[in-house]
Amino acid sequence: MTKIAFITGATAGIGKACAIKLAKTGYDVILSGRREDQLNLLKTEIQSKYHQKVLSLVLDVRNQSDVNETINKLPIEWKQIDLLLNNAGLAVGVSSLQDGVIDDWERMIDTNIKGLLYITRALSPMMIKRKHGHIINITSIAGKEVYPGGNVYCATKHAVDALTKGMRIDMLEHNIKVSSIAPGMVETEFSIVRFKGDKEKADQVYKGFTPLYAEDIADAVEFIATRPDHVNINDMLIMPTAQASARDVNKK
Ligand code: NDP
Ligand code: 8X3
Repeated sequence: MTKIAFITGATAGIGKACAIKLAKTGYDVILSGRREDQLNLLKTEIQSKYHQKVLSLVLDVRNQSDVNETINKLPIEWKQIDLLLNNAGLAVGVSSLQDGVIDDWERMIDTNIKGLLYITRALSPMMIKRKHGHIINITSIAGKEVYPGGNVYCATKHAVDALTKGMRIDMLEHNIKVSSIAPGMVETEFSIVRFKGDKEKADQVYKGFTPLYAEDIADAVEFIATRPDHVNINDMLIMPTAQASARDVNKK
């Protein structure tokens, strides 16, 4: 039977690359995100190139009632989810804590922590019922280290790191695999979002070195998702060769 993957934040960057990779691997995919136009484009691409089934869901992970309603109302043929990729997330701003913008903090906390929790709370009982499933959380080097201006974003990713460990413990008796991937700098829309649309500032982040690309993380997702039943990758830290730690980049 064809496996089903549910991907949050599939409209861009890492989530989009993972959706394509998983479809190539033979998964039917549920794509979710807020931008309907991007979901539709990706749906058409996957259906035409990889001939997998696609369900697209316009969904803001911050809205708990929408998350519950959408997941409860999944068509029966989409309910047997094998893989949940908790990827939707963002950083907003680089202010020091004392100058922090409260709305930026709320967006990061509500998306990266609470959104991931809402989705996992709604979906995991369906996996538990089947005693089968795999949850992969996208954390970050920012979930292992803290850097200047990273305060709240790093805290949210540290929380996802802790939640992954908690999920692993809680899901153990139900035979559900739980993994996390912690990437270093990946060139996606991430910095455009962080700098609120300032493309010039965003481009500076990746200038002078070769960052990771979304496809590198998709390769890791495929690897983690295709291990034999008795193997669980708990955590994978992936850095660009030119980046040793959170802000230690060898720029030319
Ligand atoms: P992008 O900005 O390219 O993609 C982010 C995705 O998250 C988009 O699809 C966006 O969709 C979605 N998203 C954001 N907010 C919401 C929301 N409220 N509800 C639903 N979907 C949402 O960034 P990346 O691909 O780089 O980021 C993906 C994940 O990887 C994030 O969790 C990020 O923290 C993490 N990460 C990124 C790194 C990097 O350097 N790029 C490094 C380490 C980790 P839409 O706007 O359509 O809702
Ligand atoms: C994104 C990578 O280094 O900008 O999580 O925090 S970093």
